[in-house]
Amino acid sequence: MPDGTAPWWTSAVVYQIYPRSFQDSDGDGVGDLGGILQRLDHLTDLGVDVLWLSPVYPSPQADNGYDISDYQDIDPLFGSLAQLDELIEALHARGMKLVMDLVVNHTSDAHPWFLESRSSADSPKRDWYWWRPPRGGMAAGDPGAEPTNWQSFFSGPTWELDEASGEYYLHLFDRRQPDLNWENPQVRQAIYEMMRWWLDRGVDGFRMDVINMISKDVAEDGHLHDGPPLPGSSLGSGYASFICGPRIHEFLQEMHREVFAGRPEALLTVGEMPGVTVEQARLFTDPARGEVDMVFQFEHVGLDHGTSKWDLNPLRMRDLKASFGRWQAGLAEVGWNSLYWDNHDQPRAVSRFGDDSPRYRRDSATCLATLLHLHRGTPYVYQGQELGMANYPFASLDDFRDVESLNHHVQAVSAGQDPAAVLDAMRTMSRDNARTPVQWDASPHAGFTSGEPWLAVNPDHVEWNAEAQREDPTSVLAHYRRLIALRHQLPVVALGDFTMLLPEHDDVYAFTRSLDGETLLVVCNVSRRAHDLTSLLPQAAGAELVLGNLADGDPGELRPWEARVLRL
Ligand code: TEU
Repeated sequence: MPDGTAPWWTSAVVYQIYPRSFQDSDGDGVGDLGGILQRLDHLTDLGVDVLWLSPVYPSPQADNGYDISDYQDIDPLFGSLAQLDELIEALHARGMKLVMDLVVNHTSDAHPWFLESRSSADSPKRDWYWWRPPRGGMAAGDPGAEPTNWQSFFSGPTWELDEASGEYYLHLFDRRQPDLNWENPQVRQAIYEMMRWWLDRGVDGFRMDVINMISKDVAEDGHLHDGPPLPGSSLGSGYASFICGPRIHEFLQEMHREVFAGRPEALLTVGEMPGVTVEQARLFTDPARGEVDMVFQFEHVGLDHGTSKWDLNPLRMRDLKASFGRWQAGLAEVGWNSLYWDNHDQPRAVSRFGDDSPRYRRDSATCLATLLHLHRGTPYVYQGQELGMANYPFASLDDFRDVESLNHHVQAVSAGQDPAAVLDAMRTMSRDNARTPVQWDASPHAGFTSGEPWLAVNPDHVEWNAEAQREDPTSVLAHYRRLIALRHQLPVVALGDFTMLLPEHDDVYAFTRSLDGETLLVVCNVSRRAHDLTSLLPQAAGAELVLGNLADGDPGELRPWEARVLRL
């Protein structure tokens, strides 16, 4: 990708808003579009280029909007279509773009398509979803009678029995999120039409929810295959049947032709792809193939998982280096990476990979940010990450709201696990950690709402909030501002070649970026131990400091959680 021909998003930074937790404008305790419109200065001040908005469509909110009952409207909880138009206009006026969440692997069970599909086995929309009779010879509702043994992402089987017809429908996520049948061309056309409608309205692209799961491996006779059994469970893994299924590239190429091709606007498409490999990602993001611009891969946020996300191990630095290193190399010539630590599904990175003790919270938040933002790819900042927001001190089950956590608790406890241990795992890994309201100031509900917040504000907001950081040049916020500006200023940050250094070192993450004779050396000490930089990386001696996260110190020493970007 020679300089000058690179797409606009190679030097862009995206900011993700999870609307129910960003800013409330009407006092109902839930964030909304009115709130986002009030806070646009925060985005301008950060300098981000794109806003990715998690779902604001009409929804029963079983999965906080990832269960959509109408793709072409706004839920009154969040505002109105008129406000969405206003947001598009306001962002464009500020030189920013709006990327909407596209959730088309499944709908809500309250979507009119599903209501019609469910209404009878002869419905013209029956085939829009995955309906199957019980497993051969078994009666509907019998234990194990589900058509396949797949385990849902949100616990239990992926099949829900519909008593009326005696058939099951497929849901990879919650039972209130039935999977659409992409084998049916009518389904695909209805989705493409909806996408064109949003682009015509002025939105600048889509973040595509679990888009690598839309193609299921189905035999010609309609049979779906059991997967390998999961340890300690009567269920199996269906991954081989729906992660990057047989027609996934065909579907994405068709979508590209029908929706994006030939549009003059500068758009952005990013596919969320759990389980994607780097080889597949290269195909998905090869511009010549016309699929998507970049993908969210999950390898680095799975490195600390044990048998499941609820079984957490410490992250080993050499594993992270090996993983990021392979992704950087794998997409160096063809394709493009997206870069993230945090999003609405992950616990807060400063608590998980950093050190959220009072002494090191700021330093580790800025160190992790530097590490990520200096890689090659498009960085994503999740709301509150730029403030160093940390995990929530959950005390009891009542503190949780997330369907994944609550389903898991029910299943794990009924399977005989120790409730205290289950709660402990939820405390570290629950998605609710990411979903507490943004901390704007030190007032009782952190400036998020005048009412009762839907999920409690983290008590640490009295110290950790935007107002306290805005004018402070040493704040996490100020550091993010500098990182974002650096990507805009230096082509080497956007496009430079990546070379990993010290792959075996436990504490120091180091790499170079090079472009047209300019080389940056990035060194990050991801530990509480100081290290002698000059003996580790002699080339650092005398190099010019482009950006660092700590006050000036001995250039030969790398202090705990220190990050430096040096020009060689
Ligand atoms: O998430 C997809 C996904 O597989 C995981 O991130 C999942 O949410 C879970 O955290 C695994 O432990 C997407 C959305 O980002 C998520 O919010 C939705 O709940 C999910 O799809 C269903 O739409």
